[in-house]
Amino acid sequence: MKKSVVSWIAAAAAVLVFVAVPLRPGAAGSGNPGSAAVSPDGKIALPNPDSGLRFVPGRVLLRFKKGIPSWMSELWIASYNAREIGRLHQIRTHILELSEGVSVEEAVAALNRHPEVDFAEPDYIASANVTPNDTFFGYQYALYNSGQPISIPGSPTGKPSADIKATAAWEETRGDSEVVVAVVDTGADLLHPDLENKFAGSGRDFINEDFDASDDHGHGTWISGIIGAETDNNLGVAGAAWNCRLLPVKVLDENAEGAYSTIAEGILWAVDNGADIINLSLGYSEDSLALSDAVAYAYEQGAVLCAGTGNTGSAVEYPAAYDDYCLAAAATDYNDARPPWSNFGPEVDVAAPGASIFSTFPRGHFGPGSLDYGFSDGTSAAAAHVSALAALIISVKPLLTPAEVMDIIRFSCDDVNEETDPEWDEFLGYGRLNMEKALVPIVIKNRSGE
Ligand SMILES: [Ca+2]
Ligand SMILES: [Ca+2]
Ligand SMILES: [Ca+2]
Ligand SMILES: [Ca+2]
Repeated sequence: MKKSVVSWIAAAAAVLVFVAVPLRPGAAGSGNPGSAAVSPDGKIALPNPDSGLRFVPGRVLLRFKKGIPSWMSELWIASYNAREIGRLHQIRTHILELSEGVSVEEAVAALNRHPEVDFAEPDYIASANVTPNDTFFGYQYALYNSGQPISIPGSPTGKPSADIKATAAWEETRGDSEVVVAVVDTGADLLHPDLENKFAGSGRDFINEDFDASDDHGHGTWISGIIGAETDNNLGVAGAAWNCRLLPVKVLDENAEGAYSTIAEGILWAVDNGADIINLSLGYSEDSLALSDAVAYAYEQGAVLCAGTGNTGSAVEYPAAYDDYCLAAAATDYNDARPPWSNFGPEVDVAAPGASIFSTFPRGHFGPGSLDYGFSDGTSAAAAHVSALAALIISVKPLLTPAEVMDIIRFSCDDVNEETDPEWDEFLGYGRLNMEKALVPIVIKNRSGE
């Protein structure tokens, strides 16, 4: 008896909620004047709990349940006083702009109560896995002094063999130019002398909506060089995936920031345009169904995704934390030690060098007459090394599935911290990348060594 009354009340409440959800500026405060503030333009502002999270103001990502006709979803979107400004077709996700005065938190809460809504979420803003890349930041002990050696010329060298064994691996393969690594980042300097011959096209720019993914920041150029700078050309640096090609996909702006919807768009575009590997040297603390669906789509289409764990010394960021779809790369330094800023947790798969990594920078980045190369730090670089190894593996074994490539990379690592953290651990995962072990055919012997 009691139970049926309760369920009836719940049903009635659901109906009421359904009726009450459409959000119009000023509507929500009417029954409870104490909870809303009137802004100078006379509109009633909805409560805006300061969560401290970064997301695009006035924007929401929304997906309806399967089978909802588009006329109905359009009607519902309009009833929430929202406007569709874009759509991620592959994952049926609408990008909505809310009316002025409607808070993202309120809209997300209201939309998620709608029985036909699969999910609604804020459009979070991710940042590149970057620490300041000012030219001489690496020398500024006072600003960044974690205790590890600073990689300036003449500074103490690292531990011999604390590397990814690239030269040995290159004896096996230098990569196939048909294998394409999408660098979903700030773009790249398309005319950099050590990169210009390595691009599979001028890419796509989702920040300015054009087909010229030139870099306004520097991060993407730095990452591009680590993965695939032109090698053995008497110039600059070597790229770890020597002959493989690069596809620049610009989803981060001049501050190396980008909305999740833009990043999702870039990932979807990259895989639809032939990327075999997708490098994601970016992240943020917040989970997102749109972002996870975008990486799931890319994975299911056969791409290998490599992402940096983050540089805040805390939990693994997204998208690296999407265990089923992304290889999460933590950082090591040139003593095979973990820099304290390298994010950690159960999702970490592998580690790769990320501290004091020398690579290409946009021409003129450091001022007139300066080198077009420089040092920077971060799990961004770790992810780039992992992407390069994935590219070399696919070059020699193009029929492997992403899951198989990921396992080869995981299980060929060196457990460089085995004294303190034997076997897999949440700091370095299975250990520091070993390109030689991953690529050179293994001779399997029986227990008697025959
Ligand atoms: Ca552009
Ligand atoms: Ca070079
Ligand atoms: Ca993982
Ligand atoms: Ca270990």
